[in-house]
Amino acid sequence: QPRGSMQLAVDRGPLAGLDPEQVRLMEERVVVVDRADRVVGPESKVNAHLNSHGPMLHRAFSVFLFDEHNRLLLQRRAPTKVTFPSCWTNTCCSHPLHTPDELGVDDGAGLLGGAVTGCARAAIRKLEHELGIPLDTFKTDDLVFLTRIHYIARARADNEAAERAEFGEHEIDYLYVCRTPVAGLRLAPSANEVCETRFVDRAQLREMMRAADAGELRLTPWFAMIAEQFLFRWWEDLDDPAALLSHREVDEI
Ligand code: DMA
Ligand code: MN
Repeated sequence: QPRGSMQLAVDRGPLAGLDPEQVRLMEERVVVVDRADRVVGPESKVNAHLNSHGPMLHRAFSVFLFDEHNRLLLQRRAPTKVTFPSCWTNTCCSHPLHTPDELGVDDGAGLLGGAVTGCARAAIRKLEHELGIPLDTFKTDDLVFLTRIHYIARARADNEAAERAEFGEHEIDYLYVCRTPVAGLRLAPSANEVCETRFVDRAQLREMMRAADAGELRLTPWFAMIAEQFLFRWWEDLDDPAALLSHREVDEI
């Protein structure tokens, strides 16, 4: 194989011209699943997200972090992100990797065969990677799993740069809520991942949703969907752990 041939492939392929660090992260091995969330196997993040490949259904997580005043922490995705750059979204999203830890295979007696613990580990890893939240801030049990959603979003309409229209999302997304007092929260966002953060109350999020409908700002499609379908119902019950858990759906996707 000639030297530099890999570089040539990146120069000409769907990742051409994109941020080198985000291109590097496209080598991660995500977890491809079937519609019942049974593991099919590992796949590169880049292949899993190509619209020409489906995109392939894979496992993901979304974290909703609230402070003691019940304000939700939002992030705006950095312009360097391959999918949905510059969009406002929930606290943190990413994918569990195809490793024993993040598949949760050693936690098989746990919820959903350990997958709930595995995705929580991935969430703790990415809260640190994207937002600089120290790894010891949350234990896996501090992330309250509520439900899984299955959704597909082909990025064409949402991505500004024409070349990014090749990428989309097709995921079974594990949704978690967590809380922490704002004074003790250490935030140090990585500029490659996140360009802005903000805490919002319910009225402020409603206002952002209105602004998004009016084309004044952009929300990620999954956050807009979760906000419409789930978030405001959960928000009412944040102060009552039993009431919050009554929203948990283990068998439905
Ligand atoms: C993917 O998030 C996960 C969901 C729920 C859309 P992401 O694009 O932020 O992943 P990553 O940070 O790994 O690029
Ligand atoms: Mn994905």
